[in-house]
Amino acid sequence: FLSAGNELGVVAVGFSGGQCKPGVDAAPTALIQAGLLTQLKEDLGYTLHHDDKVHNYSSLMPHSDPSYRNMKNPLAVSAVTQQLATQVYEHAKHGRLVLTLGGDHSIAIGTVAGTSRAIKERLGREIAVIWVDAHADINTPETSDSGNIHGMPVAFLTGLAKVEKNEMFGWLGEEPKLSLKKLVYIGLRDVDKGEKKILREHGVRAFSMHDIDRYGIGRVMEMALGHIGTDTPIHLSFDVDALDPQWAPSTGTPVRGGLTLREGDYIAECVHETGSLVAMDLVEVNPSLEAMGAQETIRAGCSLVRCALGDTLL
Ligand code: B3U
Ligand code: MN
Ligand code: MN
Repeated sequence: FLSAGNELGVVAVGFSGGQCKPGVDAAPTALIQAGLLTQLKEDLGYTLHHDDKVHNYSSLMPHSDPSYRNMKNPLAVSAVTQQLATQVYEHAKHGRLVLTLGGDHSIAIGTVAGTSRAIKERLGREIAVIWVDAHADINTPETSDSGNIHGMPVAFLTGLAKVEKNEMFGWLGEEPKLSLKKLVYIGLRDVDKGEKKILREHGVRAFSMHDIDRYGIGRVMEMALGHIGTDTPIHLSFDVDALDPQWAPSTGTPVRGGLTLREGDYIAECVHETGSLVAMDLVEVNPSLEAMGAQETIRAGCSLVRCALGDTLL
């Protein structure tokens, strides 16, 4: 009921302005060169809708973009995510499953906004988001130590971060794009003090690495999907740094003690099995970091996407 057959919209986003390390903008090209889109077409049978571009949104880049309320590159991130929201919306409104290849995680402001609007219009439903990440990315500009907007997307999407004029995320509007009740985290292990306070105060459902150690990934997925409920459209936002650096070393902020490759794939497989996946982001692959591990990281990223899109072991 959710997406029309095997139609897949693909958006390749070469954007790195949500954090300070160059190179994450090269990920879409690296993933595509590794054969990801060919595999989705030939092995999994998707019909691809892709403009064959890696967008860098250069025409949207402001001449001057000083920090504002502690946010770095606020005008650039706002403009890019606004445009990206439209791109994702255009795919999703036609009932396509939407795959976005990032880019840093700030781009999820655009992807989730785009899916949220399309699903509301098409099905009259609210989406749920499964955020797989070492980090909670729920800092507000005021709680953030780094000022990097890739640590803030969830705060903007849920209305915790105050928006202002159009160019300062005002385009998101007053109505939250995502309910804090329909958000589930998996893989957390590096959460800032201010973020912990936010998660606690709002009772956000979060499965940390501690929970995965205690219950195993099988029960964690049962509980995570149980919280969302059946028949709810799911947007999967997968930060490759959720994986242990052993499997995904080439990422901006690696944190030890993460998911194995199989646990990551299993999460993606379980989301696929729900039949409710409407969009997926794969973000924070940075091929220029830990050059020795770049191919490994790219391979892991391709695997996560294939699993979420229906590849099976048998
Ligand atoms: N919570 C920190 C660190 C961080 C968030 N997301 C990533 N790193 N990848 C921050 O900057 O907000
Ligand atoms: Mn992230
Ligand atoms: Mn992260």
